[in-house]
Amino acid sequence: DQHSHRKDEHVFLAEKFYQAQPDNGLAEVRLIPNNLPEISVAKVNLTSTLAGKKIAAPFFINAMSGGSPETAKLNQKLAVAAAATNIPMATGSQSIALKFPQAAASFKIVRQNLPNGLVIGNIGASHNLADARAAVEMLQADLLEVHLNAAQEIVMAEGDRQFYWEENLQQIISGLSVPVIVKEVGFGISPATLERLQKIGVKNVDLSGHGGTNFAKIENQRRRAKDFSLLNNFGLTTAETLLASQHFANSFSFTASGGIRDALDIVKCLVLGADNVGIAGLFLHTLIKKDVAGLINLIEDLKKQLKSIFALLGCANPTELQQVPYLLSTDLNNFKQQIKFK
Ligand code: FMN
Repeated sequence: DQHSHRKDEHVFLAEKFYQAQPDNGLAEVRLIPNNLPEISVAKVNLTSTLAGKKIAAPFFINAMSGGSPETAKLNQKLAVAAAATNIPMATGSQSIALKFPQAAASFKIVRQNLPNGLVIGNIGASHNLADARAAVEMLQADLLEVHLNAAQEIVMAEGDRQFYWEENLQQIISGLSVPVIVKEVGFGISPATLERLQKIGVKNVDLSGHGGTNFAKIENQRRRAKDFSLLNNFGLTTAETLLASQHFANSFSFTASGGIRDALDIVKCLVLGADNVGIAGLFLHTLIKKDVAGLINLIEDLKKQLKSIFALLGCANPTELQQVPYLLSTDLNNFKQQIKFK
């Protein structure tokens, strides 16, 4: 049907538009060397937290897949890689399975292959508390991501045209039995939005900035006829979302995401204040090109390189990274001066 076809098109187009060099702004952040690190690589501890849960390394597989036979296979492979490397994994939006129960198997396959790991469910903010509970139940999820994706819906030909989400979010936050992560899908959460999320009790935010997977481009390509490419560069970059969120450092635990490509990107996100990093496009690309073994290798390489870079900077853990000094490009510094918090 139309819904499962959409999931397959998202995967196909995300891979078609995949760029090795992302546009996430992190190249405009430079870390300043520490020439007397006084540490050994073996002493580095990568342990961090994700929405209050302890995680062995500061990154995870972000929401992508489920809802069709093809994306069930992807979910199965992603979950096998997550289990082998002990990192958490989010499924794609479970909306389709709430509407059509026969689609639930394509999500449950994640829990079956990741029985003891952290599994993160995913729904949109048009869903109410009952739906959120059903999504968690479906996966025995440890956490639930709720996505705010107005820009994606607007470009999507068959997308939603009304966006009354705050009430749902409030109910889900106060009523759900597992922690909630509020996220974007690659357009970046703004500081004025953070201010409102704080008021309704949200504690965990995935900033999901512009610069990696681009749902304006993906949905525009799916429209075929009527071009709506004018939003292709809409949103805040990953670097910008991190800088803008520093004002709220005491109110939230932040996930950074959007175009993360290597261990240095992860380190820069942690330096800028994130507790962990979500990765979607890079892992999908690696799975498609190099299958599960290649993805497992990449994840293990990321962990090793993280330890090397932590040591280079004289940092024994992610918390110490937040003291690393850095420089911003003129443009990013200008952004930081102009951005408002309300
Ligand atoms: N985010 C969601 O919250 N729900 C989804 O269902 C969802 N589907 C996605 C499908 C694909 C194929 C990809 C690549 C991403 C999807 N995302 C979804 C967005 C990612 O979770 C992430 O926020 C975004 O892609 C930015 O990260 P990236 O640049 O590492 O891909």
